[in-house]
Amino acid sequence: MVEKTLAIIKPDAIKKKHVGKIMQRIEDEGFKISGLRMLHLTKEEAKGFYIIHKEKNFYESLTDFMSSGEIVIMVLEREEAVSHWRRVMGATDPALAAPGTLRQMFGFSIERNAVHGSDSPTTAEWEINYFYKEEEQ
Ligand code: FUP
Repeated sequence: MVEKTLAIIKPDAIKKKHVGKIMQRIEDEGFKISGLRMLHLTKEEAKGFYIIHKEKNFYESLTDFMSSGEIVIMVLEREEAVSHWRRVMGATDPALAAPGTLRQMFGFSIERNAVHGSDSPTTAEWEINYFYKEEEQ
């Protein structure tokens, strides 16, 4: 089934100029980029996006990092978009990510791991709605 997922290129990957390579990979993997925007989250916006992690010990640091610079957000469309994008990203911790995955190639640490992807179709809908008004989708 064709579905959508939300992908983010995080501030570390933007600073290191990996945007072009990551977007090329997205197209090579057969995704249609159906939404694309660069933005700089406020701390409050980053906290809202990661609200599911509000009790975690990394919440403050993660939301500081995610509001530390510009990010690129994308809506990606493809068969099984959610699971496919997560396979392309690799494990959360770049040290454990499989060779050839984006986090293994471009990630620096479990926090500065270059890219984000929704973890389920339900989360994808919530995350897309977080950034896009209904009429923009
Ligand atoms: P993922 O779905 O792979 O992005 O991973 P999680 O939902 O477990 O974590 C969300 C984000 O929190 C990760 F991208 C990075 C950050 N994180 C940390 O900073 N420290 C941790 O120990 C775990 C996750």
